[in-house]
Amino acid sequence: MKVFVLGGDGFCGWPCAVNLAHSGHDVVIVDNLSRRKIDIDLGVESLTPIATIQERLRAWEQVDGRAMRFVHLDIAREYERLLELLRSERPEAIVHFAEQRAAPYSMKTSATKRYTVDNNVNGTHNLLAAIVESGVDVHIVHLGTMGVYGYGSHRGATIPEGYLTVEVPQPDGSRFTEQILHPTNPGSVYHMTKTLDQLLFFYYNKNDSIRITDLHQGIVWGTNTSLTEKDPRLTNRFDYDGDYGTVLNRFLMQAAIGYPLTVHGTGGQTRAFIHIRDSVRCVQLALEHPPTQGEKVKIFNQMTESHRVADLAEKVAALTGARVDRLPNPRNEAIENDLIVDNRCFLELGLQPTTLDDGLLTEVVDVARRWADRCDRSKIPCRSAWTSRQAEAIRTGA
Ligand code: NAD
Ligand code: USQ
Repeated sequence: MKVFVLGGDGFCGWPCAVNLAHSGHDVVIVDNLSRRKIDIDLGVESLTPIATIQERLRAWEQVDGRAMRFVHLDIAREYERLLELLRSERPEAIVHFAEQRAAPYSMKTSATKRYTVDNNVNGTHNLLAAIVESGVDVHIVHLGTMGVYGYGSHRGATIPEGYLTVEVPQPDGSRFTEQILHPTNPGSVYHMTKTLDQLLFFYYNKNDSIRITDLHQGIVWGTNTSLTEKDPRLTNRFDYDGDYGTVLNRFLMQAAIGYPLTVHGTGGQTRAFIHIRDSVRCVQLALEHPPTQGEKVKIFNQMTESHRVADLAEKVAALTGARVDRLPNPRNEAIENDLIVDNRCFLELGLQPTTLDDGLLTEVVDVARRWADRCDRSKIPCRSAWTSRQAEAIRTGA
């Protein structure tokens, strides 16, 4: 099958692209390399040295023999080129990773807030409009986030896969039941763009019958897959800085270099997690099970387990001897939350979850130790504050 991987040079997109190529698909990576440019702007680099996209593609062809193509294109700004690409290539599926994905980056300044909204919402909308205009029959698999549901208290309720069945009272006292999109409760400008994506999908599916699978993914941890390990030029990126590094990979990397683990607040925040290998597998499963014509947007919760941040820190500390620091929380988020998630769609499709296993955690620590001298410790603290209240707390350490 011909598959476009939008954002295929990124952390989740690159291992996904090589996996699809390895499985025999004709893969075209579409990326504007904005993630690499943001690294330059922030003065930080992936902990692992990553090859240029051109070197990656050369290495991949040498290692696997199945070439991938690359198109340098900004889906948020180059509508006509995107349309022409769809018309000329007529892909059967599009995996859409191409968004600004860091919550702290999205909250840094008005400029990064505006960029995140412009990039993410326009990119997704351009894609949908171009599919309609080109008339191409294509299945979109989009990477959304568990964060669309929000991290307040769900009062012990299980978060369903996208849709909630509600009872609506009628004037005559009777009730009817209906399935609605689960109410959204974003925790950052970034997460808000994903809730807007969700509405765009709902509309274009209803109006134009576009076939869409929206994957509500949890926090991805780990770094390489068996395919990206095959050659150093295929190595995946490893973000550790205060804007792009995500919590578990940061803790593992901090443990590796002897930096106290940076728990925000009490660490009572509970989040959903998935290993990069499972993320790659889930995207493949979603591609292999497209919605039928006329089917509503399929929504899968792409996560395998939930953990409290404090518990993760303790686990990493027990494994490595690291010290745990409790820092003022730069985010405006609930101090504690519960999180029970229904993820049976992927389990029923055959996903065998990779859960937090000491061996896999140690593997990440080993990768981080290997590249420890590339770490700029001054980039570790999270300095992006959600509001002036959090900025003040960071400044005074209160
Ligand atoms: P990433 O920043 O590493 O990769 C995103 C890629 O998209 C980059 O290569 C970037 O250059 C490209 N891109 C961004 N805007 C573009 C545009 N307008 N046109 C073309 N290319 C563009 O992020 P990631 O961690 O790989 O995340 C990929 C997707 O998965 C994102 O949509 C993110 O929201 C979602 N996701 C990620 C995680 C995680 O923990 N990393 C968890 C849940 C969901
Ligand atoms: N946290 C710490 N210490 C740190 C870093 C983070 O305690 O050093 C805390 C944060 O305050 C937050 C939690 O850990 O409560 C998660 O933060 P994160 O940066 O790991 O994850 P998040 O900002 O939610 O974003 C990441 C990805 C995003 C994806 C999301 C999935 O960057 O693209 O959508 O995970 S989810 O969390 O399920 O919404």
